[in-house]
Amino acid sequence: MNRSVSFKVVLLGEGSVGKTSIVLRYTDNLFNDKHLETQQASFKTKKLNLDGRRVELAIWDTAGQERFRALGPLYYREANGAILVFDITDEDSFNQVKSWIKELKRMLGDDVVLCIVENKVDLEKDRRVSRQTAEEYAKLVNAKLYPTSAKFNKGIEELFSDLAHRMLEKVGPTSNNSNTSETIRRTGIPIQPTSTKEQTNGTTNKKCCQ
Ligand SMILES: Nc1nc2c(ncn2[C@@H]2O[C@H](COP(=O)(O)OP(=O)(O)OP(=O)(O)O)[C@@H](O)[C@H]2O)c(=O)[nH]1
Ligand SMILES: [Mg+2]
Repeated sequence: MNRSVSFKVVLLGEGSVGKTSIVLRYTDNLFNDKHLETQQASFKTKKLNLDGRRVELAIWDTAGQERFRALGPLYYREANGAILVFDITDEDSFNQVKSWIKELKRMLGDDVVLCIVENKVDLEKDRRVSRQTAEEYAKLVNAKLYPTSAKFNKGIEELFSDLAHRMLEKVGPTSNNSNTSETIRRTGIPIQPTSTKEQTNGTTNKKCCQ
């Protein structure tokens, strides 16, 4: 029987781009029209079965407001995958993605699988960052671009599923002689979640240290 594999995924991006909405849509199929500013990073887990391989994702949602920016390394240091989110109606949020990518490349090299997400594609008429610009940039930095609408549940499943495949490809095949769980973790500062824990439809929500 194949081992199960655990990956850590982190969402980064400016405030209000839709990070929490993307995670909530994926894990609980929920959407909230209000912006409830994230104050404290937290993660949810999701179990997948990819081509017979059991995969568990720990998905970290971080706070996007500028005052939390310096805490980024706490969350991305051990990540296997990073989701950099911008809002297609907000050019500044695209510049923030570029800044995060620079930092991730500097701190982690090519070890992390990079996803750039252009969220809110339902607001196409207000688009300020062209698809072509985003695609060219993604190619340049060896990332992949994913258009999403958390509001209308577009591209969300595809984003996480493709990311999980890419992370699996990166770690390569592992031996088949055990059914024990294997956690793929980079070395770095371990994250110590506090005791806050909430169980929702097979997904777990834990808060951390922001
Ligand atoms: N039209 C549209 N609105 C969205 C979409 N995704 C999120 N929103 C809205 O955008 C606002 C911000 O969403 P959040 O998910 O709270 O943003 P965030 O990136 O987590 O923000 P911080 O926690 O402050 O970093 C909310 O009002 C959401 O309803 C989308 O795909 N389309
Ligand atoms: Mg949030």
